[in-house]
Amino acid sequence: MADIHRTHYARELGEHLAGKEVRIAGWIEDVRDIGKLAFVIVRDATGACQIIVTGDNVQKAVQAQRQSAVVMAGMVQKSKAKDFSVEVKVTEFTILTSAVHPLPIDPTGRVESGFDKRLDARALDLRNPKVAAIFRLRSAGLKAVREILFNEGFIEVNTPKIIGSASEGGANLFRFEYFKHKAYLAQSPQLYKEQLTLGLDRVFEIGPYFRAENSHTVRHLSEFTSIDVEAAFLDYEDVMDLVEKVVGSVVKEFNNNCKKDMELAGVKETRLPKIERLTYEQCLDELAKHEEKLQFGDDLSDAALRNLGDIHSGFYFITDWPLKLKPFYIHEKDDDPRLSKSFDLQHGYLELVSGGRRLHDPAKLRARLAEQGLNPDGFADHLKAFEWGMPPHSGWGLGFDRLMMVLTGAQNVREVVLYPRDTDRLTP
Ligand code: AMO
Repeated sequence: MADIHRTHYARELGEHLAGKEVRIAGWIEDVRDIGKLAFVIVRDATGACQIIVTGDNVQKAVQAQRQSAVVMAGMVQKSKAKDFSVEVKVTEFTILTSAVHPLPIDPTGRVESGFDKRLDARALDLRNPKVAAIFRLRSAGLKAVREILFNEGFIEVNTPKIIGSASEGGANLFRFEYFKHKAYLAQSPQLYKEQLTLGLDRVFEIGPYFRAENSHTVRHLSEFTSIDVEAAFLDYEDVMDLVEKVVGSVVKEFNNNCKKDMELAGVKETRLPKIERLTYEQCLDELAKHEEKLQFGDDLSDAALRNLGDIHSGFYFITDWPLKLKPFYIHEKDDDPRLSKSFDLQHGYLELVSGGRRLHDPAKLRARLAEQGLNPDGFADHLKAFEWGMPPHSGWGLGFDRLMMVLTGAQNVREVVLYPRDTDRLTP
């Protein structure tokens, strides 16, 4: 059995290693047979390197299927190739696992494959450096989010995804049998995160949430990743500041530490100036100037948001929505109870975040549930916690897939999700 360990990744090879023995492991991308020797391009997660095989290994390399997993050992030498400063002249060349021929997609990206075919072979799609770069950026983004939230005094929590009653009301819940009960997949950690402010003060959760939305768009998924925060003794303006810090920290991480992946993924640097805050009523005025007449209380339709997106192409907040358009847990404005202490963060037409100040008075919360046609009995466990000294609190939920879509310039949210789930896709 061959030793499966490597001493170096492709990216680490350089002239400083000339004359040294190295072990390389990865996948065969190309083989060029020139008789007594063959040039093999081997790719690993960090990049590609050129290998020279001689003797018996030439036939082995020439017969090998592209994308087979290999390990090899040999000496580093200077190269005349235009793409490589060094190459490895190998004495050991072992094919560990052969790939099939033909492969369902070409992971080098030279032959373009349809998006559905790529998703059907997602694991192989990730051998395409451009695709892998998107998911490294996604990971770097989550790291930056965690760091800034820890710095702001939040702790990370995990709340149940199997729940016994609808957390936010509404019809878009997945329902299933749970032993002798009916259960649902969580749409949001809303009720839990609010309750947790009572004992943990500032919490965040990064997790998958589920919406049975029969939407066929480039921005809706049945399972999406949300970053949820909730903080005691903060008002909605405070948590809008926090949204800016969180988005800013992801942008900064990309610009400062992810240059190579941005280049591979074809992502342009984003600048993040102070994010403009427009009230809902200011939006109505702007829309009226663009021939879109909406009455106070009307929701902003897709068409209206697209118009607003044309006026404000980057990030902007829409604040102070009519109370009746917002969920039962949102707090009214003190000076105008028709309005709410709420906000959405938009990027063009796309909603990325919604949040606000929450009601903390149990009597008010019970009344709002009834007003919205929800049965307070179904929320008994939640309401109980409000009797235990619930602090005033605020928070938000940020659709991380959508943020990644915006920051990478992807046209479809599925590009930035490994195994997307939607009305038509349940596999792989
Ligand atoms: P909301 O329902 O607006 O708010 O969701 C918050 C954010 O989650 C993202 N999102 C989605 N992303 C992809 N596919 C979907 N089907 C989908 N649905 C939502 C969006 C959206 O802005 N409990 C509140 C948040 C809060 O007030 O804290 C909530 O869930 O980016």
